Amino acid sequence: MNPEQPPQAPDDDGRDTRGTPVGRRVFLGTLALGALGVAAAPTLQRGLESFLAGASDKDPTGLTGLLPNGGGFRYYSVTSSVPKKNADTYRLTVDGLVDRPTTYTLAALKALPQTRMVQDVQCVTGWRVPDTPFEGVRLSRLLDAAGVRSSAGAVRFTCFDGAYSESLTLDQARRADVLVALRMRDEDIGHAHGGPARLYVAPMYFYKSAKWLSGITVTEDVEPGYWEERGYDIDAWVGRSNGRDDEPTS
Ligand SMILES: Nc1nc2c(c(=O)[nH]1)N[C@H]1C(S)=C(S)[C@@H](COP(=O)(O)O)O[C@H]1N2
Ligand SMILES: [Mo]
Repeated sequence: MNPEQPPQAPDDDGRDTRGTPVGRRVFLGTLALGALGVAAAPTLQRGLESFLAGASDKDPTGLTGLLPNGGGFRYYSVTSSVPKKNADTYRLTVDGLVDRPTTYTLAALKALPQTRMVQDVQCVTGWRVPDTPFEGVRLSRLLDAAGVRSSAGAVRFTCFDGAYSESLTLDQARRADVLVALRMRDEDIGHAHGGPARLYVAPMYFYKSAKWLSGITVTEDVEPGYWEERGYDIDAWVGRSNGRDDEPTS
């Protein structure tokens, strides 16, 4: 594990503190990590990680965010464990209101043209990771290949953690900055960050970027995703949603 602290952090009301001193919550987190680093063996740390991951479905802004994950990322999962998938076992299905339902292997996804983008990652709870490369297949390409029917208006995403879901309108899903990402920070996406494939919705808060992506279903209407059923905005534009409308977007 990399004990590096996130460059950006939420303060106590969860607002971005770019350019201001580190907030109290992060200070406490640093103390907790320091103690952890000295006292805990790797196995204990892993146990704590799954415990904290379990706690996250009660408090998305909570303890999970204290774990060091390298490069400023926090590790989030709403489930306490997630099965591992590799190049042999991973499948991504595209179905619903399409003419040609399709199942992709990882190799099939890798064989398609890849798009690389570098933007800031922004979690709605306040932490931000600047200039993060993501690379993968444009979602629009998979939708076009499947042949979206005229009755369709939205896309729903499901995950092999068995719990998380997300959704976009069809217009949002067709944006050029929405990817089925296979690489993050110029490495294959590891299990902790939703590998082998996760959704990447660049212009929206990071909860839209569903990890462990296994299903893309074209639907008539948007169905609220996991966090959206728990009060977060469905249209999660960074700086223009979730009560941040008053903040500068730059
Ligand atoms: N399947 C799944 N995807 C998910 C989540 C999750 O708990 N499960 N958390 C979301 C949230 S709130 C954030 S901030 C990012 C965190 O991604 P990371 O763990 O790679 O930092 O994943 C998003 N996608
Ligand atoms: Mo998040």
